[in-house]
Amino acid sequence: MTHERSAVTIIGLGAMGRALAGAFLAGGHPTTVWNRSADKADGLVANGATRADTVAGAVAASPLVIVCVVDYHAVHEILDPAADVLSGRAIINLTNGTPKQARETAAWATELGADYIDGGIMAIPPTIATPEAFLLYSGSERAFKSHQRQLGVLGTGTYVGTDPGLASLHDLALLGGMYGMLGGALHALALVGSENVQASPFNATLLVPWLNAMAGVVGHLAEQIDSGDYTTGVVSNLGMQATALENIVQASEDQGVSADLLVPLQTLIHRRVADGHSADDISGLIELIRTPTTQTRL
Ligand code: FVH
Repeated sequence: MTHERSAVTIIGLGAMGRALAGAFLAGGHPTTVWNRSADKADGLVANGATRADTVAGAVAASPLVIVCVVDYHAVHEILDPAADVLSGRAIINLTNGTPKQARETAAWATELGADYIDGGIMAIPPTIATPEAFLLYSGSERAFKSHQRQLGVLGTGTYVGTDPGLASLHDLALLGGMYGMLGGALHALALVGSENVQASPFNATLLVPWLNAMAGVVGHLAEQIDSGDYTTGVVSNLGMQATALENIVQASEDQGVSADLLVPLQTLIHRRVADGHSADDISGLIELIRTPTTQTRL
């Protein structure tokens, strides 16, 4: 007996959209694709996808419509003219954006009669459809449940709640953690590089093992944050860490390397120590992060 796979439409065929469409095709799902620059569909069409000539045609082709483009302005540029065909469709927007954008887009789509899910992709294009990939979803629970199996071809799906902004909140929190790590790693490579230490061997033998070991510390910090007690089981007190940060910043300057990525952290540590918390763990910085006194942004 053959089981028919349900149809899916992918709108947006950048690196990620092509990976998503490729995964559905490999999973045997009839896949319709649309992209502003139509030639990006050529490879997928050669592999069995159907190219839609219009956005409305793409939406009409499948009960499940996945949108994955550069930002929410593009989402609306694409979908607004097709507003009258969205009713009855499940729209899953995997475009990176803010919780506010997700909630506004959910309200707009729901008003038009669509089921809306917002999502975050915790993967890069080559890892889509591998065990490494996981995706976050929030919004219409009914739509998530009815398409959950089909979405499984992309990676492990985690539904984080009915509030459509929650997937984006989780996504951006995870990306923030990632960028903190990447920024720290780049600074480390620049610092050793100032004495001509090669990046790759330093990374493989020292940096990655060190970062893996330190990732284990986050669990302890999370427990302190949940309890609100930043004094339990402290093995590296903040006063000691303030000195270490001072040495990193000073050494960077001495070596002709920018310490710009680390100075904001050093500033928070100084404030916390000045507030009398030098014996606490670094987890206590969350009190300052939760109540920012200045907003610096581009
Ligand atoms: N690639 C990655 O590593 C990350 C992994 C996690 C999730 N992100 C998010 O996925 C969204 C798409 O990212 P992408 O990698 O596919 O991005 P690009 O390859 O740059 O493709 C951009 C697509 O957006 C289309 N587009 C841009 N502006 C417009 C517009 N005004 N109207 C219609 N479409 C537009 C673009 O079309 P074209 O230039 O080919 O015609 C591409 O389809 C993104 O939110 C990531 O944060 C990826």
